[in-house]
Amino acid sequence: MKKTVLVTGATAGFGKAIAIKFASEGNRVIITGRRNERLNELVEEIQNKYEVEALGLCFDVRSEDQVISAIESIPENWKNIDILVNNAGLASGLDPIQTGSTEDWDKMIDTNVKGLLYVSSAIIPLLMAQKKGHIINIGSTAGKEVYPSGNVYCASKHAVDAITKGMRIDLLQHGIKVTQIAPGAAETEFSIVRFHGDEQRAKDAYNGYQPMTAEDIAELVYYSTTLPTHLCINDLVVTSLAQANSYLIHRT
Ligand code: NDP
Ligand code: 8X3
Repeated sequence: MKKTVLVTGATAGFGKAIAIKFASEGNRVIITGRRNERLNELVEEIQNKYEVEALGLCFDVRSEDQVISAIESIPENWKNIDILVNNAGLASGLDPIQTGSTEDWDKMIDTNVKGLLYVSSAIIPLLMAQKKGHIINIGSTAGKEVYPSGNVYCASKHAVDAITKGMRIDLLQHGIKVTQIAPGAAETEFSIVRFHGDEQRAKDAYNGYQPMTAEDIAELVYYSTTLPTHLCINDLVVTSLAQANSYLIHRT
């Protein structure tokens, strides 16, 4: 049966690929992000190419007020959301703790941790009312082991790991599946954002090995939603062949 899927951070990278994957399989999608022009373009692309409905919601996940009013603005006939993909997130900077910027730290914690919580808090009542649903949180290998200069980004993704486990426990009695997908390095706009727009440094992050793509992650997110009702992938850690864990990449 076709589903209604809400994907946060769908203006780029994983979120865009995830929205396209669900749409290409005939599902209708609600896509979110701060860049309205990109949202409008993707809504149009999805409607034209896959002939499914798409709804764009422009808001900053760091603002609880914006999250609440955006979710409230969803038309009634779209509120039967089946799947929430908490994907919006970022790294800002890659500095040792002693020289890190508190502005970068605020951005990461406010987006990756508090943003995920605000969106979840607004959507969980809709899932509970239906007595079913699936929340997929995009964690990271950075949420499994800390790497040099990863400090606060790693902490934010360790928080996603813990919140995912907590959600699964608390929502168990409500029939809601909770999955974490924890990818290693994938080439998206992630490193451009992490290095504050330094495109060369971002490109160098993927030198000497084949990183994953956004489409690889979209396939796995989609797969995790295709299992029989009685099955739930709790935690899926995935890396490219060249990556052993959060800090060891074999470069040639
Ligand atoms: P991109 O930079 O390509 O995409 C990030 C998305 O998040 C954009 O759509 C952006 O939209 C959205 N976003 C960021 N901040 C906010 C905000 N405050 N409010 C609303 N939306 C926001 O990165 P990726 O696709 O790579 O990253 C997606 C997720 O995957 C993140 O959580 C990241 O931590 C995680 N991840 C990435 C890995 C990688 O190697 N690429 C590996 C493991 C995990 P906009 O700017 O329009 O708001
Ligand atoms: C994003 C991948 O390796 O930069 O979570 O932490 S990494």
